[in-house]
Amino acid sequence: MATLYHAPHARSLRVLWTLEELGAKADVKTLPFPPREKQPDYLKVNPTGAIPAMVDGDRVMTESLAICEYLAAKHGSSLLVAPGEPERVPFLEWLWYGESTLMTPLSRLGRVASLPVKGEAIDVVLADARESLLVRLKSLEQRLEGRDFLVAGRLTLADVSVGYPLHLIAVFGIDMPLGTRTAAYRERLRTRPAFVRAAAIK
Ligand SMILES: N[C@@H](CCC(=O)N[C@@H](CS)C(=O)NCC(=O)O)C(=O)O
Repeated sequence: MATLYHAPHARSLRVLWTLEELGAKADVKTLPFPPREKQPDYLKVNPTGAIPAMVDGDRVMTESLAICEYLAAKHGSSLLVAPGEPERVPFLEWLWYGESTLMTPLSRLGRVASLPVKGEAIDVVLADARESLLVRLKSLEQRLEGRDFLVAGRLTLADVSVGYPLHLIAVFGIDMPLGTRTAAYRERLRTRPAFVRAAAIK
């Protein structure tokens, strides 16, 4: 059985959610966050200290979406939109939108706000990250017009990818107005039994 290194609210939640949607199991090791400081022996598994990591036999993977893709492919799951399916290209776009486009300003907001410094320069960086995230969420709101899921009319890893930053905004009570379609979409994702089970894993 694969081992998944997890920390509460970290991107390992995407992997746990995927596992639950697949009906698959992993041996979950929950680490104190950030493990780089609180559990340095984890650096032997992932030298960057970032969560998640998954060890499956002699494979070590440290990118949440790569792990999700690997697991979905292993189980022949419809969470993937395969090459040749009509919505393959928007699938790839939205799969990456969740990490590259939404998580970049959201991570900046979280990290900069947690620095032990204050001042005008910090406020400028925070305001810029917030503005960037707001603009990027508008594209999501447009995409959701007439759609329950981002692509292919079904839950895919694109939703797992994008659903994670939307979940973080809720969990950390980040003051970030969501459009009505985005708010309903987030609710739809977060009330899925598989998501609820995954989020309950501590
Ligand atoms: N692109 C990576 C990012 C991993 C990442 O940055 N994880 C965060 C938690 S969500 C982390 O561990 N940060 C603490 C650190 O880097 O020490 C992924 O999707 O897995």
